[in-house]
Amino acid sequence: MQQKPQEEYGAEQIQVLEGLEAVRKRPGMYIGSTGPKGLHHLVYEIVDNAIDEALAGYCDKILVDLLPGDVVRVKDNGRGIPVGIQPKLGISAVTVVFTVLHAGGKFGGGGYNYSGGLHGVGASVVNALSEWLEVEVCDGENRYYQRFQRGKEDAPLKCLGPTTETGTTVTFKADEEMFETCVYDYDTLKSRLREQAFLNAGINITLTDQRGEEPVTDKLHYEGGISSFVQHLNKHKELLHDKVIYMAQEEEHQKAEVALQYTSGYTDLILTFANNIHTTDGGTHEDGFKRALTRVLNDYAKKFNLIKDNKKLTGDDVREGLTAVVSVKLQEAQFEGQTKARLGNTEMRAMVEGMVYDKLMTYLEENPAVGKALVEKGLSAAHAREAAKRARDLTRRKSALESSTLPGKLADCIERDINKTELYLVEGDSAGGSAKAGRDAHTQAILPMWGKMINVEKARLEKVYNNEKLTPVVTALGCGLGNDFDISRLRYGKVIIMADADVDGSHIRTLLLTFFFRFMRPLLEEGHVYLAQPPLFKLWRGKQVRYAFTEEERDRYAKELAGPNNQKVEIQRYKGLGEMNPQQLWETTMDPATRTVLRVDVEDAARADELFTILMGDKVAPRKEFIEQNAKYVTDLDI
Ligand code: TTJ
Repeated sequence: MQQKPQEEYGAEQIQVLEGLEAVRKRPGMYIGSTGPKGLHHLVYEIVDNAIDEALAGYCDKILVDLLPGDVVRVKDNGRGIPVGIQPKLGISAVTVVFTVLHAGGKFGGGGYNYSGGLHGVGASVVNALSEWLEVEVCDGENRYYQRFQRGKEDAPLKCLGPTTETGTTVTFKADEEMFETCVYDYDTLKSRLREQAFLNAGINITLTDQRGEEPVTDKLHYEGGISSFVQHLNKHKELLHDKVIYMAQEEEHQKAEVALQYTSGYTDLILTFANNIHTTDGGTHEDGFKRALTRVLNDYAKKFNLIKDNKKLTGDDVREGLTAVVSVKLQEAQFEGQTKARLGNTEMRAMVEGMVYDKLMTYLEENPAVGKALVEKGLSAAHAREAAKRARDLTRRKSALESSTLPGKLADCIERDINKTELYLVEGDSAGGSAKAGRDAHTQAILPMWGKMINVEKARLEKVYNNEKLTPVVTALGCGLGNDFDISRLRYGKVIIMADADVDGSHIRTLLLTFFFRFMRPLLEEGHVYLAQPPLFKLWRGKQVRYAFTEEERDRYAKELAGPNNQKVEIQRYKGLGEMNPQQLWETTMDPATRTVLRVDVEDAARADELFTILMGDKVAPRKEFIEQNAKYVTDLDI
């Protein structure tokens, strides 16, 4: 390899290392967090490069393998990262990609132009945060190899000999010094890779878990693209029309695709993407879509006399039951907002709105049965909305939701700073009593919940307003619900659901989560909702007591307590929270210093929606099937 004069090479090399040192000093700045999310982000960063190569039309297979020892391998059959010397730095382009901050996959012109602006922090960040990383490049003539440790090369790129293969393989092990955990969750990876496979029709992604005795594999390949995505999201739902409606438009520097299908349900799910990045806060593409949808249905209804002249369908009306995926690609995408998850490019609003208006109008004119069904759905939502408004206006003055009187069952806490306060939603009056007696009354409030609650999936909003079981939750939290939800009025920083590990407990947990998901989604999005983790077993020998949260722990503690002379250890299986006295409940489940609580994360709204729908929806068959297949998970529901 060509050598540059010593001092010049040294200076640049030092700059490079300083760059990666910055990543190791403040990893959160580059990958969001050093928790599980940040860890999984490493995989996406690498895979995104291979997807870019596929989008450029040079690669049709991507393999992602989870190997023993927390190692990940990503392999594509593209052209291979260029191996030639970069004139500016005097080192191979491969080395540049892995050591220079912000060196994306763009080498001169001709490449794919729509790479992500938000993510795309690049392979160098992954390299900096990896204990080691190996890259192998085959360019159809030779095979090349280079290895790094914590971002620093072991040696320059080396030619290993001839090959006719082409492609890039990156293998890495995340640095345990940098991450809270280095264990990957297969389903998390699968869900994100599947999303990418939907967004990039035709791409082949194979995910394989080789960590266990038997390998587990999923082939993620959807010729139908975002139409398949919508089909997948609606898999367990009752449909209003059988075909997904798809439209696309391509202009010189931008393109837009929309797929949509209505269900007979009452909620909507609109997922939007810009350059394959999930824009969870929407933006111009979503605005354009919503505006067009409202205009189309109103104009269509008028044109065909399906609606009275003075009547208007609102945006909420026409979105009831809607499942839609909006995906746009554009150059220089602007991501705005605190989490950079909202698309800001104004030209996208006009493009999506224009396309959806024209193409959906044409579609409905050509498919009048579908047009009629959608207008009727919107009208029925409008009726419900008007009825709900009348009911609300009538009861407004004394409505529990509007009043400042807290529910009678609530044992409130003294502290008012929500950074310190917690609300426990406790299943059953007896456990509620123990929780009240055992709590730290300074920061912990208790609200006992009891009885069967209404099925939120089937209910419209106005029923929730009047539901006596949920009203106390709404009042205690203080922020209203639905469109009136205002998180700034939240009265507790943590909302902790404490229910038994049995079917009834699971039922209450699921219902509450569904309720939050439907009507107080920001509560989940901002991470305020938690699940308490009560112990499953109490073990004791004489005065020595241990609590076990899993069967594995039970067996381990039993051995430890039994000691070398194998004394008899008593084991009690807790059937419910009610079996614990206040002191025990405090020690095992409520003491912030020692307890574990699981944060409920609605990162993937689609997955949560699917689970809720299966568990609560109208269709009985998939629910039965799901519960049978997942019986052991349903009791410790975790979304
Ligand atoms: C760039 O333009 C010239 C030909 O090669 C293009 C390129 O960089 N292709 C490419 C990169 N294919 N695959 C990658 C890649 C794959 C993985 C798994 C990881 C990384 C960092 C890049």
